[in-house]
Amino acid sequence: MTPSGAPANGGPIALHYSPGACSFAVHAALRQAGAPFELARVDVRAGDQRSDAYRAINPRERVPTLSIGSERITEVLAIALWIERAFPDARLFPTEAFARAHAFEWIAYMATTAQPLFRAFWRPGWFAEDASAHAALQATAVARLVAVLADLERIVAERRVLNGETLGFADFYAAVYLRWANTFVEPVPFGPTTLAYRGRLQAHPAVAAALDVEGVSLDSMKRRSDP
Ligand SMILES: N[C@@H](CCC(=O)N[C@@H](CS)C(=O)NCC(=O)O)C(=O)O
Repeated sequence: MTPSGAPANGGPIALHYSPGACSFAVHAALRQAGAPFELARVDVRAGDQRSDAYRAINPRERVPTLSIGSERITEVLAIALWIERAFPDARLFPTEAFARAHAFEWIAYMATTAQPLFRAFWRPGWFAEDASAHAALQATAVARLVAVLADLERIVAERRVLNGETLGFADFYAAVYLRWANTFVEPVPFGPTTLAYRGRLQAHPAVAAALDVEGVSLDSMKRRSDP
């Protein structure tokens, strides 16, 4: 291991990301870890994920991908586990067994429940080619996402953070969904606890730096570069 904790033979680290996408959690984690890394922009809004160049990196056409030398890791959770091992001082996850399990519980819940619901809302055609089914799919996705937000409000009220005692990877990942929630119903049904939690996330140094570099904020889906 190098003094920073990075594997000596790993090679340079590059995060393939899109502004404000789920790759944001990985971006904040790399900053929290003090990892030396480069950002490679793959703008999913512009369709860059479908380019031949990116398909050669990740044939699933998704971000994030983390390159470490010639090695590639995809899937937010798998990447987080690699960063944790490579940079153990970053404390991305709790060490206490139950707190750790609960942090992973929330990451899994967001990845397997919230993420596909946003996909159904934004791209119903992914789930049903029949366009006449899209409005119903979107309405169901919104109703279920409102329930996810209520669940988040409850759990943050109970525990203050998702990641044990201090903001960590599970919370960085929740930041992505809090941002996305700005799109699906007006006004966004955030409770007071969630709003305070979002404020703490925005003020976290690694989150704030990643938001700034990506040109996004947690209280809007707009990018700084948007007209
Ligand atoms: N299960 C994957 C989901 C990755 C994913 O869906 N990424 C989105 C951005 S948040 C993406 O790249 N979408 C582009 C597309 O589907 O065309 C993970 O957790 O990393």
